[in-house]
Amino acid sequence: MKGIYLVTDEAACQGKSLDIVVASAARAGAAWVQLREKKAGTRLFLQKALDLKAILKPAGIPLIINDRVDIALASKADGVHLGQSDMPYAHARRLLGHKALIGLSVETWEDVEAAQDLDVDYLGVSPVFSTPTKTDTKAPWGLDGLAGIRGYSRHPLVAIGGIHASNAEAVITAGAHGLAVVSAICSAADPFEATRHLVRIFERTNEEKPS
Ligand code: TZP
Ligand code: MG
Repeated sequence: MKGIYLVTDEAACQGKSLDIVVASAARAGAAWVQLREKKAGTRLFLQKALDLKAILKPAGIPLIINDRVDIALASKADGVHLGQSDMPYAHARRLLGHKALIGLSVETWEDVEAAQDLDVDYLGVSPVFSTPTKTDTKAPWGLDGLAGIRGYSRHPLVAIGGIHASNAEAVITAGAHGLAVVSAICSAADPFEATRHLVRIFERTNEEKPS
């Protein structure tokens, strides 16, 4: 995973339609989208997944479902993002197959160590900074923590938590392959411009980085 990864939160969209926010981010160059629904019932969650699939598939942008392997299967989404208390990786992989994209949140160093035995497609480094969008988190990793994981882990790293245009460059430089954002896109007055700004920072920082 490389690039800007939009993680949805309907409340953070502040009245804007989720479909329009996602379509705008897709047009502006978001690399991946995760449907994250903490309140919707199963039927509504599935309908939202199907709606986003219809927007993202023509653009060739992977749709990842937060937490729910059943919704990923039913919507034929591209994969699932698992937290530490969700279905274990091995079960999710068995159900979804080898082509599915599976991400796993790491909140502690023990999580990072345990993940080395798993063929996950990326680790979600969570949270890098504390954020009002999700307050039930463990201690933030900070830039040093992210850099420490980059030096140790064999997986691509997606940083999440408090990432905005003002700190995106620092997060990439510390070791993130991808930047996952909720409010920086969902709560922006213009999600297209906000995404484009992050994409440009991402591209510029990677051009400048020694390989
Ligand atoms: N997981 C860890 S922090 C977070 C999630 C879903 C929320 C990130 O939201 P924001 O608005 O990008 O800080
Ligand atoms: Mg979860």
